[in-house]
Amino acid sequence: MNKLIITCAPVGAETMKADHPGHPYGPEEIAIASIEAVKAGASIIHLHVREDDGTPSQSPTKFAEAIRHIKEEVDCIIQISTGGAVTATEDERLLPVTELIPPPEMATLTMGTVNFGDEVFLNPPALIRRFIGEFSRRGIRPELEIFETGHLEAALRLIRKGELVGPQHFDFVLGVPGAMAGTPANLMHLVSLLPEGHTWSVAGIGAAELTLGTVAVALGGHVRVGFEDNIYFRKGELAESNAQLVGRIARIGRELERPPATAAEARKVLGLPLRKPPRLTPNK
Ligand code: KMH
Ligand code: ZN
Repeated sequence: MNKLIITCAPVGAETMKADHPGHPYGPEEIAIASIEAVKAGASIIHLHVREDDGTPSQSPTKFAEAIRHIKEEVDCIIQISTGGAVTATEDERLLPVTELIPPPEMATLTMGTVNFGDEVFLNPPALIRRFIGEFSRRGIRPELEIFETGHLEAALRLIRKGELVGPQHFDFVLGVPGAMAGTPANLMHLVSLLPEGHTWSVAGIGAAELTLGTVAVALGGHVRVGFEDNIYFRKGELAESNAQLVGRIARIGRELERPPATAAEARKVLGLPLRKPPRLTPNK
């Protein structure tokens, strides 16, 4: 059975407590939201961190604190964000990759530059190649973030050239203002371009989260939900928690014979852990 890998993104870099009073900020709040999400059916936590006042952060200390709390309570795959906030520098974005010991099992890698609301999320080819190198030195599995068809073409090109090796895990992020819209037709187009042997999930932004998540369950893909992408349970009604969003897609999965994967099952599907042993000292 193709079990459903649910990723929860409990906190991104954009949404604030002013948007949702239950939005987590510091490492402890983020850990609590993550633990609840795993108990509701998530097997991957896509992790951003914040300072206690809500400022987006790439601080390895904050990441380490959140991860320690999470791992004390539940087993899940930690996927750290190398996207961070649009204001973060390339070096800041890499900090949780280069400084965390042991390195995280997974990290995101966005496959191209994209307009992001009124901002620009900058991912030039040199940054992508540098991040691939830093990941592979540490045995970190990338999740390839695809906001546009061109990003998928760029990833497939790197696979053809041997710069990305082996089966890859893609995340189609659809509905970011200024990028590809969150429609089933767009999702199906991207899936149709994907060669056999790779895995994929969808992160629908805002109202697209539920629709595209349901389409992905039906198509055999995987799903990401959480406050990074969407804070509403339905139109005009804030979600009670990240766990509530996870619980709903888990229910839909069960109805369609795609029960949620445990972390161990998700690792099998994704080919984790990679063979490279963790480094013992940070790479300065
Ligand atoms: N916050 C966005 C600018 C990722 O986590 O890798 C980028 C982002 C992608 O969230
Ligand atoms: Zn993110």
